[in-house]
Amino acid sequence: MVGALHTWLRAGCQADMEWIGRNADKRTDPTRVLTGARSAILLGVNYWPASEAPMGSAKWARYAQYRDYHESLKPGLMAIGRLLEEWAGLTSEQYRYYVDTGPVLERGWAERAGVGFIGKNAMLISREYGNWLFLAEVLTVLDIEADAPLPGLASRMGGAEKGRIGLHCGNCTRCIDACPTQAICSPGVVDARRCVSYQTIENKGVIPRELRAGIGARIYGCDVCLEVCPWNRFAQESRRVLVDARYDIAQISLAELLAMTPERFAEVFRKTPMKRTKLTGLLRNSCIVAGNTRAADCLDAVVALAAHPSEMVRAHAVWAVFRMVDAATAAGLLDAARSVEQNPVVLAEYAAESGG
Ligand code: B12
Ligand code: SF4
Ligand code: SF4
Repeated sequence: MVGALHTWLRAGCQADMEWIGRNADKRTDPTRVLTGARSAILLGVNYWPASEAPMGSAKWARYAQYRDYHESLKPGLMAIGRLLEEWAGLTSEQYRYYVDTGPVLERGWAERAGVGFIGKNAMLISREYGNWLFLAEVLTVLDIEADAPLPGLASRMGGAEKGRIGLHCGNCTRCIDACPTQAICSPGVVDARRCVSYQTIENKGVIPRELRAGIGARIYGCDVCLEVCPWNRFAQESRRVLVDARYDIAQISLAELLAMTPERFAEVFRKTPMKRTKLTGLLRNSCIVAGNTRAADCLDAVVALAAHPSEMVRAHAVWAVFRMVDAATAAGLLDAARSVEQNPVVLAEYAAESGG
C-alpha cells in the first residue's frame, strides 16, 4: 500500500492535487495522524438508490445527487466518537474521524478491515453492496480486535501485493475498457490527469482539449467505471439514514445550467458537493456538454458565454460553439466576442479552431 501510493505520486498521477503528496507519510501511517493510534474503525456508507428518476441532458455522478457527504456523514461519526467516550472512557484527543478529508488512504484501510476488495477500477468493492459506498473512518487509541480482510487478501498484504488488486475481478476488464478517457492505466491505478472525475471536479482551470470529447455529457464527476462493474448486482437499496437525496439536481436542464447566475447557483447547490467547482467550473463543464451533445436549444446561451467575465468559461464556450455548428457559422456567431478578446488562453482556442 505504501509502495502503491509512492509509485502513483512519482508517476504524476495526482495531477495538481499536490496536497496528496505533502502528507504521504501520514496517509500510510495512522499513528502520524493520531498519536498512539491502535485501531481504525472503517465505515462503508451505501448510497445506492435502487430506483431514480431518469437524468436530463447532463449526466451527474450519482454521489452528486446527495447532500455533500462530507457534511451528511459527520453526525454519524460524531455519534461513534461519543460512544467511544461514554463506553471506553476515551477523551476527544484519543480518537479522530474523517470522511474523505483526512490524510488517510481510505480504500487501503477499508480493504484491510474487511469491508471489501479493491477492484481494477480502483474502487473499494463490497461483495454485499457493490461499489456504491462512501468510506469514512474513526482512528482510535483503543485496541479493538481486528476483522479479517476478505479471503485471499490477507496473504497478499504487506510486501506481497502482487495479484491483490482485482483479486475478485477474475478476467473481467469492463471498467478499463469502458473508461471514456483511458484513465485506468493499469489495474487499480487511475491517472487523475486523464480522469473525467478529476477534470470536471478538481481541475480549476482549462480542461485539455484532447480530453473534452471523452467527457461526453458528464457534467460533474464520472461513474462509468463504477456503473459497468458486475459486482453491483449485489447492490442493495440504501436506507438513506445518513445521506439526503437531491435528485432534483439531475433534472436541471442544460439550458438552465448555462444561464445560471451566482444567486441561483448559491440557492440550488447550497450544501452539495458542487460548491467545489464554483459557478465558473459548472459553466465550463456545461459548455463541454453542450459542445459534445450539440444541443441546439443551448446555442445562444453558449455564444453568450463567449463574453463571460471568466476567461476559463470563455475558452470552453468558444470550443463548444465550434462543435455545435459548422466552422463558418461559429466564426460568424463569435465575431463580436473575438474582436475584443485579449486573453492568450482564449485566443489559443480561436487559433486552434481556425487551424493556426
Ligand atoms: C484523490 C482522490 C480522487 C482522485 C484520484 C482517484 C484515485 N483513484 O486515486 C480523483 C479526483 C480522480 C477521484 C475520483 C473519484 N473518486 Co475519489 N478520492 C480521492 C481521495 C481524496 C484520495 C485517494 C488517493 O489517495 N489516491 C491515491 C491512490 C494511490 O490511492 P487509492 O486509489 O486509494 O489507491 C489504492 C491502490 O493504489 C491500492 N493498492 C494497494 N496496493 C496496491 C498495489 C498495486 C500494485 C496497485 C496497483 C494498487 C495498490 O491501495 C491504495 C491505497 O488505498 C479519496 C479519499 C481518501 N482519503 O482516500 C477519495 C475516494 C477514493 N474517492 C471516492 C469516489 C467515490 C470517487 C469517484 C467515484 C467520484 C466520481 N463519481 O466522480 C471517482 C472514482 C475514480 C476512480 N475510479 O478511482 C471514494 C471511493 C469510495 C470507494 N468505494 O472506493 C473515496 C474513498 C472518498 C470517500 N471517502 O468515499 N478521487
Ligand atoms: S471515473 Fe470515469 S474517467 Fe475516471 S477512471 Fe473511472 S471511467 Fe475513467
Ligand atoms: S468492472 Fe470487472 S474488472 Fe472492473 S472492478 Fe468490476 S469486476 Fe473488476
